[in-house]
Parts: sequence; C-alpha cells; structure tokens
Amino acid sequence: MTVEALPSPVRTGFPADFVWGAATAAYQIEGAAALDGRTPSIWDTFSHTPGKVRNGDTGDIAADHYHRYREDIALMSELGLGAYRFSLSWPRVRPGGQGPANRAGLDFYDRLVDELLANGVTPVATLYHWDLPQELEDEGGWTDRDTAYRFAEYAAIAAEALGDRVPTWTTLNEPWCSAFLGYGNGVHAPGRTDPVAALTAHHHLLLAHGLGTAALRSALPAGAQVSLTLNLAAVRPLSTDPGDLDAARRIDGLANRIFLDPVFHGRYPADVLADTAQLTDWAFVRDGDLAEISRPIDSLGINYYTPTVVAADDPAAPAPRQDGHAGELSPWPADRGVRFLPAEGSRTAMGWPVDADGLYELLTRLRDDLPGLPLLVTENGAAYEDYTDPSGAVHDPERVAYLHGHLSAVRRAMADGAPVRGYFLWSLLDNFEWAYGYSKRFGIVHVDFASQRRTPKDSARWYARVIRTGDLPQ
Ligand code: IFM
Repeated sequence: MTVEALPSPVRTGFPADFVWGAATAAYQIEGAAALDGRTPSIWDTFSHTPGKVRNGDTGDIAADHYHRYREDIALMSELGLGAYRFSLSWPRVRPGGQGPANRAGLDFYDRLVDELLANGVTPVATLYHWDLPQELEDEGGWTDRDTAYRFAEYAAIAAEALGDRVPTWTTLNEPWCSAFLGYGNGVHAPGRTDPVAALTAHHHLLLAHGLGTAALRSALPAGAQVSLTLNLAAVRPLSTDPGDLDAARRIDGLANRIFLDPVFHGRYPADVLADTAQLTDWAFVRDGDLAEISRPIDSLGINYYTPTVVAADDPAAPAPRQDGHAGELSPWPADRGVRFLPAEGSRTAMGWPVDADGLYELLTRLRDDLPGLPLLVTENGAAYEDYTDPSGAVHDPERVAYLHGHLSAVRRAMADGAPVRGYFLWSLLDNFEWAYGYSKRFGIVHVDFASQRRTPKDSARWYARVIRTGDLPQ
C-alpha cells in the first residue's frame, strides 16, 4: 500500500476556534473580604456562622487571588488558556447592594481584565455566583422582588465599567443552587429552609436574569454576548416502569424545564405548576415577568458534574438521600414520590459518580430542544484527594481520566450536531468549596492555603497539551 492510499486518520480534534477556558468564582478565590470597601455577602455571614461550613472555613482569604491575580494570570498564559471565566463580587462593586458604585472595587476588576487582555486571555464575566450583599438578604433576599431590580442596577454598573473590554457576560451562575440549596434545604447561604421561599427565590432570580439582560444590552457595545449558566440535570429513570418515568418527569421539571421553559419560551411548565400547587399558587409571578425573563440571549452555559438517577419512592422503605447534595432536607420542592440513586461508576472526592455520558445526553438534548442556540460548557471537573509528593509534584491521574472522558463526550456531542463553542474547566485553582470549605480540591493548580503557593498538577500539563494540539491524547 502506498502512503497516498492510506485512509486519512479519523478526525477527533476540536475546531480551531473552539474556546478553551477555565473558571473560578469571586468568593471562592478572591479573599480580601473586607478590603477596599467590600461589604459582607450572604456567604461571609453564612461561613462565619458556626456549623455551616466544614472546619469553620471562610472565604476571608481563600486563594488570595485579589493580591495574586498577576501570578494566576501568568499560570493561565502558561496553560495557553484562550478564555477565563470569573465572577464579580457584587458587594465589592456595589457595597450593601444599593447606592453608589465602589471605585476601588471596580479598580480590581479593571486591573484583572487589563492583565488578562495583556496576556491574550479573553475575559468572560459572571455577575452573580452566589454572593448576594447581606443587606439585601436582610430585606428578604431573593424572596423579595426588589432584589431583581437591584441586580439589574449592579449589572449596568459593571457593564459600564468593563463592557469596553469584556465581550461575554453571564447574568447568573446556577440559579438552581441559589434558590434550592440557599432557600430550600439551607446547605448554602443564606441557609433558609422553606420550599415556598425557594420557589419564590427561583422566580426572582429569573426575573433578575431578564432585567439584567436588558441592563447589559443597554450598557454594552453592539456585538457583546449575553448568556446564562445553568446546572441542568441529566435525569435518568431507574427503569421504564411508569412510576420511575414519572419521578424522572418531576425532577426534569424542577431541575431543567423550570428554567428552560421560562427563559426560552416565556412560560412555566404546566406540570411543574401542578406538582407544586399544594405549596404555592405562584402569585409571585406578575404580568410581564415572563416576557422580561425570555429576552433573547446569545448562548447558554451548562455546568455538568454527574447524572441524576431517580426512581419512584417506596414510602415504606425510604432510601437515604443520594442526590449529591449534602444536608438532611431535600432541596427539591414537592419531590415526594421520588427516590435518588447513585449512578454506576467510580466516585470523585465529592462522592459524585463519574459518568461522562450524562454530559453527552445534556448537550444533545439541548441541540434538539433549543435548535441553533450556541452552547458553552461553563463548568466541568472533579475534586480528588490531591497532595504534593516529596518532589513537589501533584499527580492526579483520576482527574486527567475524568477530563479525558468528559471532553470526549463533548467532542462526540459536537460530532452529532450539538453547537458547543467552548469548554471551561472547573476549576483553575483549588478553592473554597462552599459548605465543604477547603476540604475539596477541584483545581488543576494546587493551592497550599498556608503559604498560598501554587503548583500546577499533572492535569494542568495535560490540559495545556490538549489546548495546544486541539485534540485529546489517545
Ligand atoms: O464549586 C462549585 C461552583 O461554585 C459551582 N458549580 C459547582 C462547583 C463544584 O461544586
């Protein structure tokens, strides 16, 4: 056989314009909690409340990114990252949540964005990654409709300050967690445990998304992209029994369609309204809200970690909660009749089963449900028990395998027509993992929180190679 006659290799690579990124969030890495005019957020209050966060950890110092952002951006540049997804701290930009903007707070993001651009890394800003100013929570937080209007004002301030240099904006990160973990089962700030408050908060978060989208559009230059990031669930029924299928329908409603229907179709799903009718009549939804919420956006961000397997509940033998969220109470309003089961497969340090097919399922479902809408994987990654060995290296083969599997799933979904434009690995740095404090390490860069020393793990080198070649090593 001559060389010319050899079949061309199967193309496994990603397109040349695929966006390779990494993600972080303000409270998880910045520290500098009381510096330069920043006031407390609900996570400052929550983490300083005994018993709420493992080991009493707080984000007071975190990875000290506020002071070390240059070093961190140098790491991004070494990795070859094309984009960096970060969030702005609302109480740093607008202390107390209302009133004048804080110039010193905005200056930090100015410096950050300029340094990113100087290093060839495109900034991708998220406005809300869970750090609501405490004063707004004192007035009702996300159960108070006014919070949505305060959010839109904050969005305008941020866009006016940074919009000339930040091309992509995300309104909210994982509003499911803000509503259902924050107000439903209370494992996240502000720690409230009331299913009606959770549903009310859910609606006001979506209203904030809609009002925020309008505010961003008026302040940003033409061509800027506005997005929303959801932690949608890849819901699987345990079997095809009608009870299991109905359990899957209910959780699909409360995890997915409760967001996708209002944002993309301007309505709440009838079955979700019916499933929750014993809790609320949804009178908090006012005329005009759904039109506001369904303003067009330019892309959808998806955060994916593990699938959600459900079955019909057997009330006589209640199973332990296995939905991947810590806490005694269910975060799901009206989930009676639903049992959560672990998916098959190995587990990460979070106890979350590793199952890359779930990501493929989600991306291809969105391909079908929202034809033509560009998709971004805005978070994906894994926590493992990482440590620095005596030579100073951090070997994390499980994370490399996790990333390889999930990027293969992304590539497969793209080959099958899912319009995925980029991938943001969670996370660049080890950080404050909410109620787990510093006990869980998601970074591809190890952080020794005592010395703040950064050590790229093997996975960082592996990801740099993927970015450089645009392909996954076989
Ligand atoms: O660390 C979080 C992040 O803040 C939101 N998405 C899930 C990650 C891992 O739990």
